[in-house]
Amino acid sequence: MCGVIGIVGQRNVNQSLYDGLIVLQHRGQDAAGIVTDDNGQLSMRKDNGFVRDVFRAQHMFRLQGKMGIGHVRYPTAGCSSSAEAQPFYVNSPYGIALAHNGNLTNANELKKDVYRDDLRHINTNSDTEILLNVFAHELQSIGKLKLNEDDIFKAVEGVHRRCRGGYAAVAMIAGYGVVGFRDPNGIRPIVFGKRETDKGTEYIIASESVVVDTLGFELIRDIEPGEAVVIDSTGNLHTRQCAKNAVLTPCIFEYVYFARPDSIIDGISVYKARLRMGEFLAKKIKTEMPDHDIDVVIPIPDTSRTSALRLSNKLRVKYREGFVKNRYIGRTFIMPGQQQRKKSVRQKLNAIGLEFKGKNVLLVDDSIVRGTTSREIIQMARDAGAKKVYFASAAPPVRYANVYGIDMPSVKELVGHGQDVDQICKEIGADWLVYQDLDDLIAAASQGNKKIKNFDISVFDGTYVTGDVTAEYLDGLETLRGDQNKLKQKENAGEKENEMAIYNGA
Ligand code: PIN
Repeated sequence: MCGVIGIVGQRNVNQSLYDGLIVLQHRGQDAAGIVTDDNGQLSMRKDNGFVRDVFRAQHMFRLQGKMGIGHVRYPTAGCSSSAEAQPFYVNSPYGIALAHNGNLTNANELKKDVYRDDLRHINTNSDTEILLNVFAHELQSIGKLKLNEDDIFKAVEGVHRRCRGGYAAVAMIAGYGVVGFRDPNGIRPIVFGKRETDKGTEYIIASESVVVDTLGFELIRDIEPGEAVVIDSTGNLHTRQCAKNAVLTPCIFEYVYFARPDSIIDGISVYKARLRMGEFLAKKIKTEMPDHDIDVVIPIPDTSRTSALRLSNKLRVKYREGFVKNRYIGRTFIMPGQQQRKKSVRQKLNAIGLEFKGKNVLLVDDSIVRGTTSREIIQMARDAGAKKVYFASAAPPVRYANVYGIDMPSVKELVGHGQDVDQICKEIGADWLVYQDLDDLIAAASQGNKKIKNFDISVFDGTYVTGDVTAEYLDGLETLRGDQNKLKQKENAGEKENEMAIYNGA
């Protein structure tokens, strides 16, 4: 999962881009980058790390210009080095920088086509570089020195024709303007807004509406599936539908966990969707355990708080904060001669004993993915003296791979893969486990916008809305994710000596 931002302003936009990326930090903590344009002169800063660590004062001074784009990255399959931090840049035609959120499912074929047919070299494993080169080639084929918005819309049409998967992108064309576009299924979110200043109108494009709000812009609307938004450097806004048969099928996981609760995605308040998830879950608990003996409902911070609160209200059971999360959890340093220790759940979360002692507790989480955290938290509740530990997940069992840009472990690692609810319950060590029904999750989201008929629910039911995901593709992804996992384990075992860092107690 990643976050994107683009601004065309009337003053330097470096600070606003930085502030926007800080607001989007929850969408990716792996790498960050900004490119600005100062009358056709592009400046770029990108690296691995948190936004606050990637950008120092000297970088900010260099990032001059009244328009720019930015990105925060969550690593997706095959992508983790700093060379693959975004935005990406290509010098021909015009000088284009691009950043995106999502994943191209036909990246392998495209990479070959881009080389063989477009005579373009792709130098990384990132599908962003592919998307950028497809867009660049489509612009180049128009073959004009002086661009206008029609040319850009035509190029985006070409992108939609060639690319498959989920993508919400921002691009900047040197000296010309900023472009935002969204795949024909609108899987990944992206919105745009404007603000009036003494010098004129400024425009913003961002992954989530919370950025628009916090930066003092006014939300115009979501970019529609298949649509492109062009803002030229003089501040003119143009929009056009660039795909045939575009149908909105947004990713439901945004509402479950990824997006901030104060965002509105495709007309649905994430916060309200989570409240409704709690309501539906309470209904199911009442049906399945009419004589329940739950003494207290305890959320696992942070995301699940919203649904846990509504769930407890509906059940008429007390809501208590039983876990405290350490917001300042630091990096794990590799000490010479010492194995790298993974930060345990216990360092991140601590139980407030008195809320557990002698009680039957219902723990609520937004989802269960690997089940490893859930197992540890259940054990923590027992250690804190709970009599019985029940567990509720605001989402149905995660059983299948995500191919549209959510970083999920390999399918084999999903506790829900090939296991029924009783087996999962046993594996995580709960006394009882309840999952949200898929229909209820869909209802919780769609009640916010009745016009949305379908969501991307692939991680729950294994159907892929783009219709092009083959067993072969999924096998490849599984191998990649499995290999990445092996690599991570190796690193955790301290086998990568060159990654040794000096311990800094400060
Ligand atoms: C955590 C959100 N949420 C917690 C992410 C854990 C699955 N996990 C998905 C639960 S927070 S596990 O709100 O952002 O802090 O099933 O893989 O163990």
